[in-house]
Amino acid sequence: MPETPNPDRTAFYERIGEHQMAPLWEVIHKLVAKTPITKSVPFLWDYETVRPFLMESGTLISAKEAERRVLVLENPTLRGESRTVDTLYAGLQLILPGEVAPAHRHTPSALRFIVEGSRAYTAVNGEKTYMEPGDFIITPSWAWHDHGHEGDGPMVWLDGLDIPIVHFLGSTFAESYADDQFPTNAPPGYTLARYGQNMKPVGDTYDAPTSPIFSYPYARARETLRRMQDTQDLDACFGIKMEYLHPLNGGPAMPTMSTYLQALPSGFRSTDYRATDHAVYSVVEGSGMIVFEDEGKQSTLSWKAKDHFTVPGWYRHRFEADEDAVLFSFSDRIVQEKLGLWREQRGS
Ligand code: 1HN
Repeated sequence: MPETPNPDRTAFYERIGEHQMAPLWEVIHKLVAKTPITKSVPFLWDYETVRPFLMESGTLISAKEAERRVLVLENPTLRGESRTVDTLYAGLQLILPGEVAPAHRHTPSALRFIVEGSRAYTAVNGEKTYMEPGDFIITPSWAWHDHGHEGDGPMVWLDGLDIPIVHFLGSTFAESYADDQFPTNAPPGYTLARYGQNMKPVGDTYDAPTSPIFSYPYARARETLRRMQDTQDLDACFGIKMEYLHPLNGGPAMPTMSTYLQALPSGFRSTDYRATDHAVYSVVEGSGMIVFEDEGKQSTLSWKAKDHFTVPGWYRHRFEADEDAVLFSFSDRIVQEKLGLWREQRGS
């Protein structure tokens, strides 16, 4: 870039600007920088701070009036954009006993990760699944879905959506169903029984890119982590990190978001790591720290159960667990992998 302003060039830029053109040479190094330019920053939402506001929202608007009563977790650098990291949306949704969140569908895919409460359900294309803390639930692109609550006490979950990606591609569509609830057409748990045992009905031709299993119960996933932790076969960067899969094609459970459940044993201190995917974490159990460190600058977020935090792309970080911890996370890794763009770096 030229050091001193050049009046002839400046005048030229103004003249071509009137014709909707601009000089690449003034911006080329910003467009293709040596390392990723990430707008979002590491940030943590402490559940003790968030929860009272969430409960207050329950006194101000019903789930039905709101359509979805959610407090969006907005990255401090992306306020007003409904973005939690550059490429992903996350929010905390509240539903109270007896409420319904009416049926609709949209092209963005959604995931839920249950934070607190019991006996609320989400119905996907007419099949209910009841939700318990730690369960991972999927609403595929363009699937009808409504929520309801048949239990006592508030129910809170994390919503994760690929909205920024779908918006960028200009492929967002949505529609409301005529009634609050899409007609029931299968008993609760039917799909998990059908596809959740490493089996499928002979002749079944399901070939959608989203897993047909839309509920991955915590009890099963937690048991897997426990048994793997018993072997002490830990990855230096991740502890034990398992990915939720699509049972019929072996790929990720969702086509646009990679989803993980991870165990960090008490006292575990990971090696430094960074990757180009942008991630959002939900702490299920335990407590610890994530330390971000780059070019001598260090910042730390301390997390405990029910907190949520971001790990934006290419931020070098390490984890430390004060007690046995379990973390859920989702990221855009699968999108980057499909496009041949994803990179990681282990160590410093
Ligand atoms: C949505 O449909 C849900 O179905 C949650 O619970 C969050 C955020 C943006 C757009 C649609 C839901 C959403 C959403």
